[in-house]
Amino acid sequence: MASTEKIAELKEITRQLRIDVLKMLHHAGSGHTGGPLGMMEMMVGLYFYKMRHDSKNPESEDRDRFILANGHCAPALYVCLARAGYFAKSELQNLRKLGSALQGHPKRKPEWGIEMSTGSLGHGCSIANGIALGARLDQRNYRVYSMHSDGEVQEGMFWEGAMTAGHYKLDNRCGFLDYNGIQIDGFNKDIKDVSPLEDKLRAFRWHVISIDGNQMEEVVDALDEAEKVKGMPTMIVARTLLGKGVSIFENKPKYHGVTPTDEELKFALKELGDV
Ligand SMILES: Cc1ncc(C[n+]2csc(CCOP(=O)(O)OP(=O)(O)O)c2C)c(N)n1
Repeated sequence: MASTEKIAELKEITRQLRIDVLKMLHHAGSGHTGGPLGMMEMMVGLYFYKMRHDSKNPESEDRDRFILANGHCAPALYVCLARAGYFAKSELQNLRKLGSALQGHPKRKPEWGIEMSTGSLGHGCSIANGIALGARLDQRNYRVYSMHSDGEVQEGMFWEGAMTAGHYKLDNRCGFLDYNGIQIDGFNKDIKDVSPLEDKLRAFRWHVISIDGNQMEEVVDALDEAEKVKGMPTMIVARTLLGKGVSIFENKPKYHGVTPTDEELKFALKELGDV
């Protein structure tokens, strides 16, 4: 269980990393803004509360692994890794530059904490399952975490992975599903409704926890609960707000895949208290 002080610290990291995401995206001039902002509590809960990892020993056999299945949200991963010391924060300025390790979608570089190349939606669940099965074969107790999105689960491949994790009772697997109701060009409910997500996952033999993914207390409690589950994988279905933290971006499909203008950045930084 996280102390009040720890929760306050995690919330402050979340605020600061939202600022980092906005600055790096504005500098790059292209990329995805809404998803990374919306999932920041979950990313911070993973990297600064729950996962066992060490930037000084990034390829330790016993590290917990993280797979960003919704790879377009890479900025959220990069700011966490920089903050955790995997690489210098100044590298964030190289987002999407030719030759940079920080591409618009993650390119595998384990020494920087980037476990897998992702971005083609639907593959992440199966990748995480494979690593989790590997842990079982090697008799290691690391856990494999993954981040998914409600646009991603429209891919059939996601459900093959979900079925596999349930079949093999992969209790070293825990995923978040960022359920912000928005995909590339609108609301899921108008394009292809994914509900009832919880029932579907339970039918695939997952332990399901529903939370408000923008409430740090709920994020850390869910991560604690998932660790205790035996005999089945856990999916934390997290209601979030796309663009969370910046009122002019929140719940607006337009901000799925655009970067802030100069004016918007100024407004956003003020709202996030970057003084
Ligand atoms: C297989 C595949 N098809 C299409 C895309 C293009 N694409 C990128 S993001 C996206 C929408 C994903 O929805 P979601 O992750 O829910 O969006 P967000 O919450 O970040 O706005 C799509 C279709 C892709 N990356 N992979």
